[in-house]
Amino acid sequence: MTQELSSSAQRVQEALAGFGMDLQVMELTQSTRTSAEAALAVGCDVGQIAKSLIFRARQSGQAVLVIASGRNRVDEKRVAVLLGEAIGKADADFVRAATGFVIGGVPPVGHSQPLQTLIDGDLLAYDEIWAAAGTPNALFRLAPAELVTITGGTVGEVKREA
Ligand code: 5CA
Repeated sequence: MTQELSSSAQRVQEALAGFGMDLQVMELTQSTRTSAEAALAVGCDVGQIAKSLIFRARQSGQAVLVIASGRNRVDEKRVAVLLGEAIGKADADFVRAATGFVIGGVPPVGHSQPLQTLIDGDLLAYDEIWAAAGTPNALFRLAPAELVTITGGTVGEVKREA
């Protein structure tokens, strides 16, 4: 059954199609704005939600994408070491400008500009994971290796230790 996607979700679907991968964006009626809501909506572990977080590199002002397991918090110091530059939090306007999407729907691909990308190594432990697809109601399922391929991201240790 084909259902029409909103324009933001459609942009993500087109970006995925451009990679030649058969990955399908699903737009739900439930909220997937947070990792917990997304996990509930698709019936997976919260650790299987690949959340796309935007930070701002302090020197260059560049946007940096960190894709983390929904179970983890990101350690900004570790990210800084991996990047070779300190980072700070991004506000909602910066996220929108850097990605073309609103917080709660930021996808791992399809951004308005290429983004330097780091991927939480914990995501690679799962057979399948879910990522946001442009809106706070849209997701797609993929394998962790596919996430690495489509983002060109660097897998590393980015989580804050409990
Ligand atoms: N769709 C879900 C699952 S993929 C999602 O996008 N979750 S998320 O965790 O990646 O997106 C919410 C994230 O946005 C939060 O973890 C937080 O890092 C960020 N965020 C939330 N509110 C703000 C805000 N006011 N300013 C900047 N960042 C924010």
